[in-house]
Amino acid sequence: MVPMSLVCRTSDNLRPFFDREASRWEECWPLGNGRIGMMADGALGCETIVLNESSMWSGSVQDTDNPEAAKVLPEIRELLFEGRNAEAQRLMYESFTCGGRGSGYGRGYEVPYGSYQLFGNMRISHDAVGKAVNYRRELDLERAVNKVSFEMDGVRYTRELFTSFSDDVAVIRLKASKRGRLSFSIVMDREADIAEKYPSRAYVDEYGRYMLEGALLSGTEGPDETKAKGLKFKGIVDVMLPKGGQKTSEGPVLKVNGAKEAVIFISMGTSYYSPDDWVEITEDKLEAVQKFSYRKLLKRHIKAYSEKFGRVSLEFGRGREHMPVGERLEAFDKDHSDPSLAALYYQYGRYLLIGSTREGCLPPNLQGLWANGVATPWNGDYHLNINLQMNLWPAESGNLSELLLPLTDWIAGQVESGRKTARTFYESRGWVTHILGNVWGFTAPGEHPSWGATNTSAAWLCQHLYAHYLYTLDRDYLERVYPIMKEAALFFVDMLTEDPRSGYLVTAPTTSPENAYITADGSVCSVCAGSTMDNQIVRELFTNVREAAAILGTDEEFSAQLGNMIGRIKPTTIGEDGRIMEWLEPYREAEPTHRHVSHLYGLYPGDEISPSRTPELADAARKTLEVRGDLSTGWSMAWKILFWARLQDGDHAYKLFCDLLHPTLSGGNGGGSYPNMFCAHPPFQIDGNFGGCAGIAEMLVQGKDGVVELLPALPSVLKDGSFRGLCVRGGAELDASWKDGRITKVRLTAKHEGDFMIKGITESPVHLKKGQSFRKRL
Ligand code: FUC
Repeated sequence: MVPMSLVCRTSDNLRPFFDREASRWEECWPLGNGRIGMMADGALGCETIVLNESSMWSGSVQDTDNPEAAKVLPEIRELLFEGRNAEAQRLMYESFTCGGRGSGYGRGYEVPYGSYQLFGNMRISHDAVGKAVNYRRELDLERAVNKVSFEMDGVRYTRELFTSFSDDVAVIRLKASKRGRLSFSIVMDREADIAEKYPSRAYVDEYGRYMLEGALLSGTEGPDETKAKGLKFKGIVDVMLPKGGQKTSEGPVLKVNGAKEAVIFISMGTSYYSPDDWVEITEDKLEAVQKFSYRKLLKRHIKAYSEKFGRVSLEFGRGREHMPVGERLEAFDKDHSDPSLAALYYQYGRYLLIGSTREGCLPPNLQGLWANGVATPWNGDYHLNINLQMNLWPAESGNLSELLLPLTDWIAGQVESGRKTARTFYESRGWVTHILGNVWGFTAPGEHPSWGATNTSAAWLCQHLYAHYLYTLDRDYLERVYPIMKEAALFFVDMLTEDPRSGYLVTAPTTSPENAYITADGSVCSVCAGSTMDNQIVRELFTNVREAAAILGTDEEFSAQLGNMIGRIKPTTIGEDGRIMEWLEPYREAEPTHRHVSHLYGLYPGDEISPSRTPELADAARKTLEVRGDLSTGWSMAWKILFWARLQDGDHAYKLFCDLLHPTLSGGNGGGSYPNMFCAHPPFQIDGNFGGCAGIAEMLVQGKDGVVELLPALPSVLKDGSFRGLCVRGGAELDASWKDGRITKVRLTAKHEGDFMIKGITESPVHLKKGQSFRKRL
């Protein structure tokens, strides 16, 4: 008989683990409640716990206008239309950039743009020393709890950590199996706040509570100023000793001696949301949790969290769930056969999304909300030419629709500044934003036009607003976001210019993110007119605004105007080489395997290219992908999973999934994954986690215009499986099981009254009332 300990329960797959301490941050398990986060290294001696709070942004609101830009705009356009692209680019480099210093070329913490950064580090030095056995450090995805356990010197130690979903405080419980054997000290610090000029303050107050407080740079401090003028922050730590022990302090060190159990609460706040009473709010949260026992607090947290996480389940049969995750990824890299790993990766993506954004707070940034330094790569900001959008890709299909609301608020928050940018840079109405986004309303072009000139980001963001409506059919929401969509369209009504050569309406100047082409005279150029991605995005935006206007019964004239303009935008075109053209003209790409595949926007996330509706374009998209190649940065490979899934080639989609899971620390040719399954651009960038997660859902369900397709791109290795709770446009939830690639059971539940069709399963539309289900066994 197999011993019980070797029998894997299903949920073992949702408890990935390490059997040792983390030797780097990317081996720690991330915890997050959508606003606060922590990552503990589980060290035996001095444990580091990196703390996060998602509004922890340096920088400040700034004037980014550049009045010169609008003056040279007509000349830039003229040069582009005369085919003098290199000259247009030169002029653009000189003058069509943001006022100020933009994102500081990634050193945003030095300028008003700012940088998302860590909240602080908690260091817990444990007195117990010796050899540890049976060490396990796991993440329970079903409960959002990180648990460390080991035995040392005849004592069993356990550490449980969670960021409470119900009570918004981080909680750490340390426990020893024997009385008096738990002794440790706590200190807190931040990475020396830029040149140690503006240090934070760490101290123990008169009530024995540990405090970490300070201010971040606004980016406007003069060279002699000693006070940082940006956002203020405060962390308050209280330690409870329910089973004896003493708590003392000496300077900025809090010491616990001779305890059996300690519960540490950490309340974190910044002045971002409520500048007047944020300290009170932070203190109140700490006070509020103290009335609960640890057990009760944990229970409240699990209930609040699992209501979201538990909406979807996914199984692909057994794999190597008994293996520590680092080894598991290495083994998978060799044989690509561990079906349950794809299910784990999918659920980990949903976990990370739930952990990094929540209603009333910010959307997930380039690192979700997890950052371990001040100089976060790319400022840990909201990059808008793929990255922020990709972060939200799993939300709707993954039954986490409300997680679109923080993004909605953030988008709404850009409109006012985006109007000013539209006016001053393009003399256009409406609103626009470019590639860079922060929490201070930065909407201007970036400091370098080769990447900073993309101006369809607002339009792309609006796709999420309309998609949220299509999934939820929430008319009030549509009414709320329609003006944002309409004004994004209005910008293009004014900004699109007729290219005198072809008669097409084009965006000019623009780029095809962030690729370059070679002109006839051999110059390498990024700046162009009417890139294919722009055409696809603008066409989609106009179409969505027209649909939304019709649903809301408004703006007939404007709608008609958009309708006329759509016909004058260049359609997606196949070049002589059989690929989708990336630019208006048949330029040669400077980097044929460039990570961005922007001209396939129409394949995903857009849907103007499809094997059934536009088979020729789908073929050309396939060729485009073949030339672009598979290996690339993390997010690029994740995007390609979705492309191949949309092309209904499940095996190629799975191949990209395997590439995405490649252990990046063992070398290779680009991105992959870290041992904690964080996606590696490299460095860590969370978009690939979300893109990969959405990609797995896209293999299983696709839907458009009321027709659902089940298993449209099922990889052959995932031939047996089941899921529950995936969502499709039109307001339906689906459950399905399959064996040997054939569906055995399906259930569709209507979230709204409507007609539903499942390709190959229902012969005609099935009318369902809200809450009603259609079921079939096959
Ligand atoms: C885009 C990408 C880069 C990187 C950055 C954060 O600009 O081109 O690869 O992911 O965002």
